[in-house]
Amino acid sequence: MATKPPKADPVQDAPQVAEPKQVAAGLPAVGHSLRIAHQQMGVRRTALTLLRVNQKDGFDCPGCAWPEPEHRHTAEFCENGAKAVAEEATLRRVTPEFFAAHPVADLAGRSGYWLGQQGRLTHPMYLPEGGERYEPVTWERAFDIIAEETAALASPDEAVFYTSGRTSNEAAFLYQLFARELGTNNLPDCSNMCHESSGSALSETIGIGKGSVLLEDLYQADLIIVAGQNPGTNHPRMLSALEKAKAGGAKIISVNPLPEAGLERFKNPQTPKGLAKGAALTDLFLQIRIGGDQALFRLLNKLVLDTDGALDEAFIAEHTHGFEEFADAARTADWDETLTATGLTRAEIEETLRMVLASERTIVCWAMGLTQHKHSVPTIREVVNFLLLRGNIGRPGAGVCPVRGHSNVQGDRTMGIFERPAPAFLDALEKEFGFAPPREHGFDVVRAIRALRDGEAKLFFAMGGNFVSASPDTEVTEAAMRRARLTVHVSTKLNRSHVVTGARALILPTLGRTERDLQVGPNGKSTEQFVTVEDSMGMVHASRGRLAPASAHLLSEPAIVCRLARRVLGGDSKVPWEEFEKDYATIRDRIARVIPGFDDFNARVARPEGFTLPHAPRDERRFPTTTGKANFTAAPVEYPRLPEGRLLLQTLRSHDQYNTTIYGLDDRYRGIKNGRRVVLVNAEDARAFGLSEGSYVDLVSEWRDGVERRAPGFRVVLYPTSRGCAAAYYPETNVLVPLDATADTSNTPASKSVVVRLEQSATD
Ligand SMILES: Nc1nc2c(c(=O)[nH]1)N[C@H]1C(S)=C(S)[C@@H](COP(=O)(O)OP(=O)(O)OC[C@H]3O[C@@H](n4cnc5c(=O)[nH]c(N)nc54)[C@H](O)[C@@H]3O)O[C@H]1N2
Ligand SMILES: Nc1nc2c(c(=O)[nH]1)N[C@H]1C(S)=C(S)[C@@H](COP(=O)(O)OP(=O)(O)OC[C@H]3O[C@@H](n4cnc5c(=O)[nH]c(N)nc54)[C@H](O)[C@@H]3O)O[C@H]1N2
Ligand SMILES: [Mo]
Repeated sequence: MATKPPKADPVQDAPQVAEPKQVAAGLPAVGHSLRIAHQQMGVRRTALTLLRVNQKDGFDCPGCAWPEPEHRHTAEFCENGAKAVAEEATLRRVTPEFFAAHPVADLAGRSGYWLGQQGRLTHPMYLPEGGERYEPVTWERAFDIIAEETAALASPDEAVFYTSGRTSNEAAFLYQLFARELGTNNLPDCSNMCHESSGSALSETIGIGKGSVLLEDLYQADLIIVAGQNPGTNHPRMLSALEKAKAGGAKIISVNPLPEAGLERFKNPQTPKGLAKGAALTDLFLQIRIGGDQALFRLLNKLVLDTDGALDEAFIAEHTHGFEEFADAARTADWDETLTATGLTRAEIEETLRMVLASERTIVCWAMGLTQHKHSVPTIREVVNFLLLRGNIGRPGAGVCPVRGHSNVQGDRTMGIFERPAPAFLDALEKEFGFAPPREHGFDVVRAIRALRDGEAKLFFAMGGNFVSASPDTEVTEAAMRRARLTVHVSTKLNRSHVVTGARALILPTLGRTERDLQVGPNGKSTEQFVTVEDSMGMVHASRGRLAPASAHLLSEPAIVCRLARRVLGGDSKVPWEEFEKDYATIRDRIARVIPGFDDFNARVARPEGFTLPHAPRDERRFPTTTGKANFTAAPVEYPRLPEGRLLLQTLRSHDQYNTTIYGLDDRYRGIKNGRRVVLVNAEDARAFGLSEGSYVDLVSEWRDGVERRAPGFRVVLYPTSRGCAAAYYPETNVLVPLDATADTSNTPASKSVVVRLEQSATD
């Protein structure tokens, strides 16, 4: 079948720049995604595969965690969902011959883009100590190696079990069960780098770390504030929901240092109207300074407090705690300080207030622009204060909407992937399985890196993801990983984490979402299995792969955990691993008994629409916090203060990437082509620094440890971002994010507020 061979590693990318686009999606977007899909999988497979995305008998899109609408279009996928599917369903293969031809040292010199472009992993591979190349290995031998290294640990807490957010509920439940039966809570996950700040802030204030709105609420809202999120690229299907909300009369405010295409104008490829003309989605664009959101919401809260009749006093009296203390703090909010922190004008904030007061039903949506700062947790708490003041939680058309990233990141957490599990969850595990799970908290991502760096952790196991590239402080993280005794990755595609290894390393290739999962059942017959996922709004449904697996040697993630657990834990295990591997319904029966909200799991997930998990604040205005009420909180206002001649750099996603997976070198909506080493800078800042469009600079990050972190050779792009702010792509800039620069409470790397100076590149 005609697919294009992968491109040679671009020696140096050569960015070209045009005017940024205002309109997102629409016909060009669909055409673009089909082109990428055709290159990876040919025309016939493209059509067959894409028709199955997010359909009731198909698989859950491995793209983002945005929910499926009730009435699905034939093609309920978006441009970037199509790219994610093509990336997985590609016909290119990484075989043992590939590894024989490419020593690890050679692979370590390639870009992440090149590695990912090579195709799907086909065989379990082993890098022996001192070896130069990965060699094919049997599954049995691979599990033996892990068992040897586990047995050699002084304590189970010297092992780290990372999860990325694509892992199904079934695999995640088994994985945490294995880690805990082994004896550790070292279960860091991508969420630690992502929405952990949302989870921390929401658990404390409303009693559950998840969003409180359903799609239906968006359609009923009067006002939707989208802060720190770029849905046109990262959650394209959200734009259809915003369009529908707008048609129902909602107003939309976007709060962002960048004007992002989808929020400006949107052409829905799935409606004839959308094809004809783009609808302006945003009614008011607040071009905020990076990190200014807490100050903005604090002042809005003061202004609401000062307005007669603006509060929902009955709600505050009946359902909340801490109002007086919060109100005292909020009343001290200062106009001048807020204007400095936000870079907004008084008129813009007054207009925002008018819209806020005119709305009876308000929703705030957010993503990484709010979660990846030092003061992210108090920022999100201030958003909660804002909603509580007018009773905007726990009624239709209102609430908090943290928009999740990975397609099952929320489900993984529900299944117990968490380094700080609740005692009630551990009690339930103990009761169901009859072993005593460890009670001490484990390592999150940042602590796991420190433990590896300091020799306190020796075995690193990853269920998916690309830990080395996704983590902060690349040089520190890579050095830490190289100190491990053994690194193991369960993966679909080659990535940098496979080539920056411990003394020994294993790559365990696995099935993706799109692939059929057959297991030999107790009756000896091959039976098709399905898995389940939970989306960003707490809806659980089945996902069934349809394609033939990329290779006959792949095991599913649940099968890998079951075999690993049997080998490592041996006859002592209290868990029926063999039964679980043969029939995933038996896993779901146990989930139903351990995790609240999953009663009758197998029966309810058999319904095409799946089911919605309970959410006390949303469903009954009940707030399971320590006070039994929704908590107002009163933290001091913080915002980043920049030394002279420095910029605040945010590290974000281009339109052609999925986290560390790079699909291509264009960022179409921002007008950037053929290159990723670009830094977006406000024209006036550039002028002040003597830089012009097309200059080449090194980004040098400054942190209190005095270590100079440098990312060389970035082309300056003059771009309408807020003054004092800059933007460049992740993961190329992760080298600049200090390991210790994290959010208070959530410990999430502060990858959206890195203080940098720009130096003329030596090569310029
Ligand atoms: N195609 C595609 N889809 C994806 C992903 C992908 O890489 N590609 N990743 C998935 C994952 S894991 C996640 S977590 C989500 C990420 O989804 P997003 O959070 O939308 O991703 P980012 O590119 O990090 O964009 C952050 C946005 O916040 C803005 N921002 C930065 N700092 C601030 C600030 O201080 N205040 C405000 N108000 N705004 C700010 C930026 O300008 C940008 O618009 O997307 C998911 N979906
Ligand atoms: N500087 C900076 N750093 C960031 C961020 C940022 O905005 N700025 N964002 C953070 C965020 S929000 C996140 S979520 C993390 C992402 O961190 P990760 O989730 O660790 O990274 P990904 O790039 O999503 O992982 C991609 C790899 O997952 C594997 N994979 C894909 N599908 C499957 C599957 O079905 N099963 C298995 N087993 N493996 C699979 C493939 O081998 C692929 O190479 O990065 C974080 N890092
Ligand atoms: Mo994420």
